[in-house]
Parts: sequence; C-alpha cells; structure tokens
Amino acid sequence: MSTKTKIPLLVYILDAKIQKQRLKDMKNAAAKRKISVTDTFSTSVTHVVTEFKEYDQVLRKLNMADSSSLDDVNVVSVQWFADCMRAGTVVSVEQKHRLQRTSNSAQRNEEVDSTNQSAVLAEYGCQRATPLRHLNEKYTKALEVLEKFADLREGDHDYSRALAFRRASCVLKSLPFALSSIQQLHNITNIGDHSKRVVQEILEDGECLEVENILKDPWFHKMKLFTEIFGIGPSTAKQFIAKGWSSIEEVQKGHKSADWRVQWGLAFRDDLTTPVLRHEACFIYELVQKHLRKVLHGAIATVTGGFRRGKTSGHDVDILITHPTEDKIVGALPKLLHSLESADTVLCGRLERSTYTDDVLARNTKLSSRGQLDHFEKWIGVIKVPKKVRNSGGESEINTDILTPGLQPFGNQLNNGNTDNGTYRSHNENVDISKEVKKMGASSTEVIYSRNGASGNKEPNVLAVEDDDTLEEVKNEVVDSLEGSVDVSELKSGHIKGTGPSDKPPVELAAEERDWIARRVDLIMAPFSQYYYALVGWTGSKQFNRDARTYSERKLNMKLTSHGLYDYTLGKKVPAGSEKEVFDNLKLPYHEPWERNC
Ligand code: DCT
Ligand code: MG
Repeated sequence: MSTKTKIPLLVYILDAKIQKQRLKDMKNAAAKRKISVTDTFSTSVTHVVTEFKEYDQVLRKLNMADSSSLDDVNVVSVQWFADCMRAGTVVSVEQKHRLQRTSNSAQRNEEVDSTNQSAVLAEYGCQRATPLRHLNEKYTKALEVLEKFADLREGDHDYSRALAFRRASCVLKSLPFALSSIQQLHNITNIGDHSKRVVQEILEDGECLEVENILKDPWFHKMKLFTEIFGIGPSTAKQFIAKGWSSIEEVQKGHKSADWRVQWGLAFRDDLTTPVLRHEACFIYELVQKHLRKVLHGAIATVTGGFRRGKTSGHDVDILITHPTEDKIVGALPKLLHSLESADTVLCGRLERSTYTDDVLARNTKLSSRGQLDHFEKWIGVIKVPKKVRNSGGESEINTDILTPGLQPFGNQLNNGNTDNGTYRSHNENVDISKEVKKMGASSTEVIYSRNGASGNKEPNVLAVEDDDTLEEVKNEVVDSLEGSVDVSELKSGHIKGTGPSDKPPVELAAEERDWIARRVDLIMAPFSQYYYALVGWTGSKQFNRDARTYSERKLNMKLTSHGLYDYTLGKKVPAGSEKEVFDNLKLPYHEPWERNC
C-alpha cells in the first residue's frame, strides 16, 4: 500500500455503521476544512474512512473480490478523520489509523472460492442434522431476534413471520460451512427474501440495522422481561406495559393474580429466570430417580428437552417417566409427588391427569394452538435445589453424561462419573450430588441409571406439539382447563389452589433466608406403548417437532404426535420399540438428540 498521500486527496466515508446525521456532520466538518469528500467510491479515492474494525468488511462492503483493488488506497479508521478535524487539515496516516490486513486477503480469497460451495439441503429440519454449535451464529442469532420480536407482537401475520425466521435460522445452522456469500443460498427454498436481506446486510456491514433497532427497543426489552415470568404470556405482558410498568418490581407491587403460577412466578422470579445448569438437572434427575424407585420398581426416567439435546442450560428440567409394563405407571405420579414432598423437596406444582384416548392418535385435527401439547398425565411444578449444589461448579467438573448419553461435542463430559454399572458419582470435589440427594430424604443407598438415549437403542426417553405457543403458556392452559378435575386432595403439590407444601405465602417464603433455589420441573408419564414417540417429542426441539409433523402429513400421509404415529392410508397406528424405530417408521435418517437443535 502506498503510504504517500496522493494528490488530489479525496476521502470516501463508508456509511456502514454510521448514522445518517453523523455522516452529514462529518461531511460538513470536512467541507469547512476544505477536505474533499466524495459520495461515491471510485479509483480517484485516496482515503476510505470506516467504522469497521476489519479490512475484510471494507472489501465486502465495496464488493471487491480481492484486496489488491485497494492497494493504493489508505483504509483508515474514523480516528484519522477525527484527528484531521481537530488539526483543521489533513494529517498523515499513522499505523494506529490503518486497518490491518494480516490474515485478511488470503482468507478473503479463500472465502471467495468457498462461494462455490453452495448449499443443497433437505427440505425439512427433521431430515437434516442440526447441531447445537454451528458455523453461522451471527446470522442465526439475528434471525432469532426477529423471530422473538414477531412472536411477542402476536399481530396478524406475525406467527408466519416468526416461523419463516426460524426456518431460515435452522437452515443456516445445518450448513457445513461458514457462509461467505449470499449466492451460497441460491439453491435453498427455506430462506425467504426478508431473511436473505438480513443475512446479506450482515455479510456486508457486520450487522443488520433492523435487528440492532429491535435490540434497542424498550418495548422489546419489557416484553422479554415480563414474559420470562412463570405463568405470564405476551398478552398479560402487554397489559403490564399498557399500565406504564417497566420493571419487575412494579409488577410485583401492582399485579394481583389468582393464578398459582403467577404468584409463585413473581415471588421466585429471580430464581426461576436464572438458567438451570446441567449439574442441577443431574441433581433433580437423581432426586426424582431415587423417589421413583421407592414408589414404582422398574420405572424408567429420562431427562428430555434441551438438556438431552446437549444444551448446557435451560429454563426447566423435563423428565419423562415410563414402565415396561404398560399399566404400571397408573397412580404412580401422585405417589412420586408424595414421596418428594415428604422429603421437603417440592415448592409448588399442579397435577394434570391424562386425557388420552385412542382417537387422539388419528384425529385429523390439530390440538388447538392455545391448547395442549399432548394428553399425558404430568406434573408442572417447582422443586428446591440446595444452593450448595447450584454453586458447586459447572459442567466441566461434573459428569452430565447421564443427561445426554453418548454426547461428544463438548469434550470432557464423557466417562468422568459414570461407572461401568451405570452408578453415577459426581466428580466434584466439594459436593457429592448423590450424597446431597440422599440427604433429601430418600432411603435407598445407591442410584442406578438406565443408560439410555444414545443411538436409538431401546432406551426410555416426546412429543408433538402444536405450534405457536411457548410451552409455558400451553402448559398453563392445560392446567387451567383441568381446574378441579384431579383428585389430589392429599397432595399439597397438586393443590388446586396452587399453594405449596409449606402453606406460607410465596412472597414470604421467597424473602426468607433459605439454602435452596427454586427450579422449574416437568414430570411426564408415558405408557410404554407410546414411550418412544413421547421421547422424540419431549426431546424436541420445538422446531424439529413442527417439521417432523408437517413432513409426516405431507410426505407420508401419516399423523405424528407424542402418542404415536398413525398411517391414514392403512388406517392403523405404527408402533415403535426404540427411538431409531420412530425414525425408521418416518423414513428419516436417524439423528441423535444433539443433532435435533433446529
Ligand atoms: N415442545 C414442543 N412444542 C412446544 C414446546 C415444547 O414440541 N410448543 C417440546 C420440545 C422440547 C420439549 O417439549 C420441552 O419443552 P421446553 O422445556 O419448553 O423446551 P427445551 O428445548 O427443553 O428448552 P429449555 O432448555 O429452555 O427448557
Ligand atoms: Mg426444557
């Protein structure tokens, strides 16, 4: 690059990341100092001024395939421009002003070559492997902000908009390479024009203005804040905003609700919005296992949801329970809850009875979008996890393999706690999770795990859920609809009034000095004949389920739910004896749980 300033000097200010008014001010300031600024880039330009930090971004913005095109140009930061303005004249370009070209050009040229790599992907998310960690996060994160915004707005077309952003984001997650040109997407049908524009803007400018504006939007922040509260959906959150509230404290002070979830959700808001970590999920799993063994010999419990897909944290712990003898699970859930309660581990919750009939399998109607996820008997509640466990260290120190057997992607989670017979020991030096579980009133002295989940073996562990609600909302509605219908009179955690075992008001309990943290837990009871479909559905992701259901209907003329698969053509259900068989029945390549992160 030439270090000499060419005569006549001509400055081009790249407008990316510079607001219109600021750009205008910069141009006026330059004009006052008789420094020439041009509105269009051309070969006469001697200085490109930019807010970008990377040389490559400038190349991309200027649509230049390789860096040699800028060899005779000074590519400088706005700091150089500011120094000129301060000095009242052009100052020489110093190293600190210049954007570095270190790995850039080579990389850039490689990227250009990689534009030949255009993606050909299967149409449905359930046909592809979608890992948790992938190569296109900057685009998927932006698209997910747009999805969330549309979800929260709940306007006429917002549902389909949200879905379109989610589909686009899922495609990008499946790409085996980091996107470097929009051309690479030309074969893909699942990415709409709006999403493509977003991707293109990020490719060129490093960010998307629409997304940046949403992230700065106070309404968006308030909606996110309020809808994070257990029991609060977008419509209630909008009412809070209409009242002029913008903080949790205002809601806690001003909102009186008869809904048990909202009462507990508000009182324990800080606990319940703090992500549950994998080692806490392990603790809860062990606790449930231990009590389950006391009440139903031979029962199988599996952690499903995000943890089974390999996530390191989640908003709750979803545990699916079955027994190899079909009817044995009947009546087991209230007993399990009694046992958990007697060990003082339950804060609050609600039992929901099974509403399954065979006709659910084939009925060619959707569960109402504001209705049920499925028809299983389940408990939706909050469990106490000792703070000692919570604070006992992260995933690197504790084996969490039991949650995702066979999971490899994050390294050190394997074989550092499971002994050969499947007994789990924590490797944490300070806290032994199994011991902590024992302290919580369980009588058995060892915890044995069924090693389930990997490779589609005959393992225990879903659900097909209708689309547009968050699980919390859907779960809530089911519970509401069952008000008074479950005989749980002796079960405090199943109280119709939603009070917890302690009988103290939630707010009082939350304010007390306590050595535990509140965690959301779902316990789902699946009969063995439906178990593997339940396992797939409750493992998710939500988008994986949506795609699998749509795919089944459109491509196979079959109805997929968490209760089973129904073949309309043959007029009968298709049983499955393993997770792999569910995929086989759907004529899908088998994907491990951690490849279902659509
Ligand atoms: N699910 C679904 N449709 C929904 C909600 C949930 O199919 N509308 C399925 C997929 C995941 C499973 O139920 C458990 O639900 P969540 O706990 O809400 O999801 P998650 O993936 O476990 O997320 P998190 O890690 O935050 O708990
Ligand atoms: Mg979950």
